Amino acid sequence: MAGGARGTWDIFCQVIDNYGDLGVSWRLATQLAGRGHSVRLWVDDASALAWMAPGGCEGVSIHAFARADRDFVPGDVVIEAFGCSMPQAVVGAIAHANRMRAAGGGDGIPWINLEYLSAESWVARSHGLASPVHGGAEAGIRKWFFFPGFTEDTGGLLREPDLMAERAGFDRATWLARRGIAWHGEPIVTLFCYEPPHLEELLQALDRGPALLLVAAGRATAAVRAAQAGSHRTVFLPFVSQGEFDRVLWCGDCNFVRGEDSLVRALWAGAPFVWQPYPQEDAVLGAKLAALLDWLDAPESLRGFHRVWNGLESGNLAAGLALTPPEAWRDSVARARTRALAQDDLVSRLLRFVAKIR
Ligand code: TRH
Repeated sequence: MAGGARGTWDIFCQVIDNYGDLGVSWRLATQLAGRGHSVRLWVDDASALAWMAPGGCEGVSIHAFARADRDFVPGDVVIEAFGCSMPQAVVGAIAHANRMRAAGGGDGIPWINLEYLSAESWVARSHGLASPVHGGAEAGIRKWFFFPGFTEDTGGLLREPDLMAERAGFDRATWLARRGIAWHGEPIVTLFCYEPPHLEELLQALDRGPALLLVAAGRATAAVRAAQAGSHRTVFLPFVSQGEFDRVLWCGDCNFVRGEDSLVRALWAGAPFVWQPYPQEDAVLGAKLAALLDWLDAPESLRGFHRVWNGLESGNLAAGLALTPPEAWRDSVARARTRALAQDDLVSRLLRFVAKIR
């Protein structure tokens, strides 16, 4: 695959828990396919794709991770998503292919370690570095770290080329009506979360004003049902495709999101959002959260809200803010979104990176 040419990409993904690993891998796969590449997605549990991507995608084929030991024939680029443990036969096949290519004076197969998204400053320092290779079976393999991120000196954020045009043409009244969700102009809050400690407080606040709460399927639905608080209008959504999930966020006046992929989608949606990072020990989670809030240039009320929502600080959630997000919240998200939109998306950067290292 010469620079800019189309090629065959192998993305390896293991589902740890939740949906982010597969969600990000799928978006990456489809966006590469959208640019004419052929993608093989090797995944150990593809079951969530039944609702996340019911129509599949032309140019992307799904393969059982466990079969890679038998079926893998090296393509042009390998993506090891989120430190999954690569099958030994794959490592051996790539090392062998690289030796053959080197003997013929050709380039090796680029092997990219795609990492988790963070706004922390070390990301820019680590992005693009060569990743250590440990002799033995890996001898002859060349690997690089690729870190998604929020600034020009990182791997960027996934964004489909036509996303913003679709967002601009979106009409939430029509979409809600089509889904059979009654809406009379009241503020809409969407909720995709783990088990936040102050959930009841949020639900009680929604009771005080007219509000429509759209709750994502899975853990968010279970958490709201367990809270048993609030009589406001709550709609429990089924699992929907990624495209529809985006549209849920496009409906929101305030979006509660979690993990990695929905954070980026909330940014593209453009309304104020509240983020719950994947649960980790407080210091790690706090650093991740603070870095994002710094990048957002978030006002103090939004920072405090996040700290309480994530259980990093005790105190009152000031949950009413979610119902009528202050102008300052809206401004900071709008400005951050404009900054992010001025940058190239992740796939453009990845293609440039691969062309450079070959
Ligand atoms: O599901 P998550 O909590 O995933 C997490 C994080 O990515 C975290 O960083 C990682 O360490 C952990 O998994 C293993 O949240 P996230 O990242 O927002 O991914 C959710 C995906 O599911 C996203 O692609 C959107 C998709 N989705 C739908 O398409 N339809 C739905 O109805 C729902 C609820 C989700």
